Amino acid sequence: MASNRKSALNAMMKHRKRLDEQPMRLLFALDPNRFKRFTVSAGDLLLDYSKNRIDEKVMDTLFELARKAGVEDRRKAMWGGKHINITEDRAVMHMALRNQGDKPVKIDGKDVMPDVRAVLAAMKVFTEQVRDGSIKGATGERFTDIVNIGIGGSDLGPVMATLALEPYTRADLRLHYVSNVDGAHLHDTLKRLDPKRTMFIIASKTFTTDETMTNANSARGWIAAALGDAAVNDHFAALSTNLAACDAFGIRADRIFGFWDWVGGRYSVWSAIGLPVALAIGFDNFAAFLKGAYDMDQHFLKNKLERNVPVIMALLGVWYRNAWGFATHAVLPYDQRLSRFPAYLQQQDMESNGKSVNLEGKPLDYESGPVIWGEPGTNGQHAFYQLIHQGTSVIPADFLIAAQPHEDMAPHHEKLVANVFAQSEALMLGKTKEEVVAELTAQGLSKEQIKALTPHKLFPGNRPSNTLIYPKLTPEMLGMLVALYEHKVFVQGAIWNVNSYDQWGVELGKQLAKALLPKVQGSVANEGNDSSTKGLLAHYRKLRG
Ligand code: G6Q
Repeated sequence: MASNRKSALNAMMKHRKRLDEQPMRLLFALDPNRFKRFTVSAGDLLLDYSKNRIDEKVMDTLFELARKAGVEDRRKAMWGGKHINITEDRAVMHMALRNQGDKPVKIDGKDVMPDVRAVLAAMKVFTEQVRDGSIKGATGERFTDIVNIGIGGSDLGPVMATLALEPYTRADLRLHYVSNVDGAHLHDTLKRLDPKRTMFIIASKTFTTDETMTNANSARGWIAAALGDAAVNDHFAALSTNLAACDAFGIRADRIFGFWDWVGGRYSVWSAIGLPVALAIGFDNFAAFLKGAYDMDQHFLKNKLERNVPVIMALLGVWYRNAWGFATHAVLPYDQRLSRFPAYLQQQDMESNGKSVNLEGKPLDYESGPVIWGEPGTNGQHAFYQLIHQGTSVIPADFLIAAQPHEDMAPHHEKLVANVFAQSEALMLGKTKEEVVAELTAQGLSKEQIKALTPHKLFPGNRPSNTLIYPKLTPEMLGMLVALYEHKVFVQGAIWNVNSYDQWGVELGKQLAKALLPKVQGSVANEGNDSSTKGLLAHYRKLRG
């Protein structure tokens, strides 16, 4: 860290020592206003961050760190269209994709809003025509199934949003997502589909990604085999920045939806990459999803750091990562429909801040992004929560819960809510020796039994969590939530002084397999690799006969 960052980090360490002596249980007992003091809202979304190892002095130090790290200037630079993605020399402007303002938004001197609006308008027309049946397959049948072929940023966002917004989808128009180059993924998806009623969307920013192009070619073969080559024209659409490659693949011009190099893959669900979501939930609902994100952008851009939800979440993450050394962070939505939200955030966060050099190319001498993981509650409670409560690692967690379900199915939702509140309370309070002994005594256990059992039934507590609570998981609210985490990642990247917008680790994967493929296929001699790789190749070839 630059020296001003360094001094802020040292200040954090001092607070850590102090807070070590003051568990949250005590902090809550001393301050009846703690909930009020440590909650903040963005529109209808409330963040309760009172169950963290913090007091006002800690928060002041963290806000000072954000200021010293230049978070506000960097925020301005991003929205000002500066090329903050320095290694790829690109602006980072996903906020333009959901912008609802009427002022020009310039990148390199050009207002990008007319192009953004033109693509959205084309997506709207296409979406409505597919949904009302006026766009048909080659044999004149309506489309009932749409298969999106894409991977990484061209898959995770749309999958996550389609699942999350299931109540807004139609039973007679089903969305499927194929990402893995493993033939099983495409095979098992197509198994139950009828080519006459199936449309493919090829989603790829570059239109060169091997997994996607392999799946796309196989899908094209499937359509051609069933309906003839000419049918490809009616059964394919593409989402890409590489319009020439879409054309070369054989996709007609009015079914190609473009976007731009200033949209990072993992930030592209708001662009043409969101087309499958729009098809699933209808364009108006997709527009509401964009509007929710825009509202969060306004909150992020306009609010001072102390009342800024993404900034606060980011700072708490930095606090745990750098002052306490906690290596992972769990995202635990109490919403079955957010089942892919943790996986989506895994890419958003880990691909963005999984970096070990700073913007100047120097190695970091502090930790950067944590491992992000999670599953919906209550399922996780019956699986890995054991470790969160009693394991040797401390895992800060975000709980997410809606007040209103979409279903009228009492008592399900009340039970869900009771569980999520109970978990964060239990993590914070823990269970003391006195409490365990009292509990076991009340159960009538002998002294010896109590002595033997007590250590196993102790809960250390003081385990931190945030709770995000909102009225209902509507398209707007989902947009807010996704944008909230995007900005959280941005703020952390600014504090850690890394480029959150490149992904050289992903590019490596794109190159490596290419070199090995001829050896796997047997067209090139098995030599030149390390002995393990050589041995595995030889064994594989033996198994394949
Ligand atoms: C995202 C990454 C990566 C990318 C995929 C797919 O930020 O760059 O996950 O989205 O590799 O790339 P294409 O969209 O170009 O096929």
